[in-house]
Amino acid sequence: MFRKILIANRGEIACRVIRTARSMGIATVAVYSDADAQARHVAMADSAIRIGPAPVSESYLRADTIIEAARASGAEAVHPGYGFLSENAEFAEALAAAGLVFIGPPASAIRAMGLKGAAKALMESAKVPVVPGYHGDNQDADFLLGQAEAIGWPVLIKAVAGGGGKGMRRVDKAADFAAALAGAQREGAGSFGNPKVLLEKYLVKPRHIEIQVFADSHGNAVHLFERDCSVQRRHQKVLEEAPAPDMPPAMRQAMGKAAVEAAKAIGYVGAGTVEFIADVADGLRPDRFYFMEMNTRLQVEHPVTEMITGQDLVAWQLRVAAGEPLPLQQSDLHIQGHAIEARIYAEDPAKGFLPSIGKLHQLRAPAEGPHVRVDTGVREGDSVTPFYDPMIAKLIVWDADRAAALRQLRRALGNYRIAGVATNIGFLLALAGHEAFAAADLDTGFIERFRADLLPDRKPADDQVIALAALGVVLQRRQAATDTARNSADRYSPWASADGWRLNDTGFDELHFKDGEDDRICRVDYLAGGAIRIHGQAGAIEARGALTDGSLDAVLNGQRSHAGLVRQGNDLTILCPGASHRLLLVAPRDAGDEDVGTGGALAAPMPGKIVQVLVAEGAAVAKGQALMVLEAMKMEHTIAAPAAGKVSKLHYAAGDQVVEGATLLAIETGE
Ligand code: MV4
Repeated sequence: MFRKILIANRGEIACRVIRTARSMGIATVAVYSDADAQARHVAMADSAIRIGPAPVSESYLRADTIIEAARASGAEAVHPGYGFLSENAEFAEALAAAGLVFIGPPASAIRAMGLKGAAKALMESAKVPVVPGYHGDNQDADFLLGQAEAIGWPVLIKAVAGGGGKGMRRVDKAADFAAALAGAQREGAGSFGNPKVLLEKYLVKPRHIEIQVFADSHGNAVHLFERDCSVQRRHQKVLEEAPAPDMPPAMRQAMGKAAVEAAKAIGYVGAGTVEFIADVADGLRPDRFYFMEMNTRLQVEHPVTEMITGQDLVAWQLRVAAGEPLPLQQSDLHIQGHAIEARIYAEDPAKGFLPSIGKLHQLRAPAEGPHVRVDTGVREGDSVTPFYDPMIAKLIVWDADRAAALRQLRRALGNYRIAGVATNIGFLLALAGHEAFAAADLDTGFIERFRADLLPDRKPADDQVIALAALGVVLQRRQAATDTARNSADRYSPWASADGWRLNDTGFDELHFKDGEDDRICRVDYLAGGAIRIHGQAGAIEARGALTDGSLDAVLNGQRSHAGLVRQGNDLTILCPGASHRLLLVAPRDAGDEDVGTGGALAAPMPGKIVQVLVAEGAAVAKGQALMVLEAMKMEHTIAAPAAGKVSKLHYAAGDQVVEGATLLAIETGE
């Protein structure tokens, strides 16, 4: 076995590989870009080497720099993770030339699967089922039209070098064929430098089912069953599960056998995934699956396979790369229970799933155990940057059957608490709670079909949420007042009280929140024993509780309630199970906050990057004067002074990324 390996990747997969290597007594070397110097994978590894600036083209894609780092570190092998250089045949060859082992398949196997048409021809001769169609060399438009007529409409035109749905055109009738062909060829040439296309019968109701395969360098090959990844959004997987719901055993056996044949046909070694498309117009049937492509790497969703087989696929990769035989034979492998993976992303479903850049001010994951696994590359306080994939974590759940696993998924998603960036957790909860998903009515059109159910309108904060926010603000003020009193001579001074106190009387206050466009102004009464009464839209709520480390334990009208509470300036995030609310506290009477004062705080109207700061702290400014320039959605927005006054605080500098609603600066208007 290797003594030391280098991991040529970042994020959760680098952490994942390091975990197994460590358990096997193998030393690990991380690589990092300037944006990742403090990243979790760097902290986890035994040592780490800088490979360049933040952009991937100058760091994680630099084969030469990474090979040099591997040589300098004394590593014997390189694990590429997924993405980046993982399916780069030249990288695999360059490593071998440098005397290093590539923990992946032979370069020849990567190349064999690189072009769709050639891979399809290869699979056909290996007796692996392929979608009926034409994948020959003749690219003459009239000839192809004739082929399309023979296949029967609808037909799908695919660029042979395409991927991720690019260079694909569905054609329903002969009259549309020529224009669609030209479009697919243009896209193939433009995006992949190859105008060649193939034709396929268009499957109207497809499911994406893939088989995990493993081969060693001694001629052994096995499969580790299937994963169903039909729930996708624009060719990005959202939920993945194993085994595939309702898969007949005969179909599982046929697909597994076909996948192993595919691997053997190209002399495969290591972990691979053979992707099939299953035509489910008449349900899952053993004769209705077709080879799509083979991914010659470990995949993002490999944990669901690990959960149902009890195997560690990274350990298998390391053993195979070191020349050992496969740890198990086919007859030793069995499916136990059901696993589902949800990809948790920093993205905003309400804004077309735009990546949400910013700092993870709060990041609390559900507790891990036999039923819950979390693979992540970030910690609380880390940032989601625009340089890399905005995935926060993979949440993987397991239970004895699919219904139980789905309950685990809903519970675990509900226990996530993330503040600082928008996330897709609400969307994932809607998916996990959807009756069609529970009924496994799956195909690749699932998300589009149930779009209206999955992307509900933003829910306004109800009285409970406003009560939690008000309680949080009051508890924070008390904490600040206690801290002030502790540092002052007269610790019992009534002036240190944060409540709107009156002697021999309970005080009251008014809190003004902005919930999107809505103003929520509520009276707060201070009651005996630290409780408060909040006057909401539907009535009064009596609240008390404690705030510790961003966690609010509250009792609202006698009912216990838990929420996360994150405050950045006047920007409040209340994280309730399954839903999060952003509220802006408007001009509060708030002794604890230096950025409020008698003036106002200016919030970022949308997430973006500060490109210019036009004033200094302490500067006197006129009403309407430009203060900062924010670049967002490819446009520049000028932040102007709402009134004349003094800049009392600058919270950001040029180059900083800001989240929507972030307090950019504070102005004292000096009333
Ligand atoms: C298809 C298809 C229907 N019929 N091929 C999309 C990406 C590429 N890997 C294969 N894709 C498809 N090929 C035929 N003959 C429908 C898709 C497809 C799809 C496949 C898998 C997962 C999600 C998908 C979403 C849209 C279309």
